[in-house]
Amino acid sequence: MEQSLEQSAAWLKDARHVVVLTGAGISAESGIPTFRDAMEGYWSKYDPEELATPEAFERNPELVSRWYDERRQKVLGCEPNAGHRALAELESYLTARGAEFVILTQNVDGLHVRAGSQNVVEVHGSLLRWRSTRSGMESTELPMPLPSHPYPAPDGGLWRPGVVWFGENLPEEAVERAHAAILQCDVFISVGTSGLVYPAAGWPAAAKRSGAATIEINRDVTPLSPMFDLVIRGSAGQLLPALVRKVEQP
Ligand code: BJW
Repeated sequence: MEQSLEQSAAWLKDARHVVVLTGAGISAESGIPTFRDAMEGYWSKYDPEELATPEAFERNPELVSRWYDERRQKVLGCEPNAGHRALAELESYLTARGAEFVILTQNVDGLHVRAGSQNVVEVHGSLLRWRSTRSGMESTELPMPLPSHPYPAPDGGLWRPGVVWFGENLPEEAVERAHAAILQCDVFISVGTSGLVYPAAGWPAAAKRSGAATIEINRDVTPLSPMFDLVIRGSAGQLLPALVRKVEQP
């Protein structure tokens, strides 16, 4: 592992364009459950078809609104961890040396921004920003908890969480920024994602096709592990600070 960290640090020191793709694993050490963990993941207790689709919201807006509102409250009670902070520090270190650095996060918890990262693309939206089903008007200021489930919006619609559900398109601007960054990148790091959900699951291979060195940091093996140039097994909260220390070593 030491050698893989050394190699990753060497690539990062030479890089002009760095992309980091993050998933639920990076927030696990902040106390936020992942989706697919067999014991504690959300999908071990809930059926995604019942909660994370537009059809689910149409069928049972009360259940879906309540679930997302509870998660909104939970993430606001959690703090960024050492992994989030290490990425913010890496961005600041590399951009001060002229490199470009972008985090493409599938997470909807806002923790990268709260950790101080500047260039963050939330490709699956945000739990903290809700929008009306009627006009698309958005708010980050809704009462917490919501007074009712579902909660009516002033335009006559219902407030729904501003996250991307299965079957919905990712925000166009986010996809454009992701594609532009991937086309240019010379180092691509995937952190704490199972690599099961598209289109994000296709981005490591796209980065490889662009000529980037690709690195996976994950506690477990994923279906994408064999395609990475380097795989580093372990927790993001320990490995990312260790990696950043090596990058900063003269
Ligand atoms: C640690 C750790 C520690 C733990 N340290 N590591 C192509 C092929 C097949 C299907 C499709 C396709 N293109 C599109 C689709 C359909 C669908 C899809 O991908 N389905 C698959 C399941 C097969 N995709 C979509 O519908 C997307 N829309 C789209 O593509 O529109 C166009 C289109 C529509 C329809 C058909 C075709 C095209 C939208 C996807 C939206 C995903 N939404 C969710 C819910 C968001 C709202 C919410 O929060 O509730 O996003 S699903 C859920 O999964 C969430 C996550 O962002 C996403 C990814 O999960 P993630 O982050 O990887 O978490 P886990 O739990 O899976 O993994 C955690 C990892 O961390 C594990 O590997 C652990 O080992 C690791 N770990 N602790 C390091 N401490």
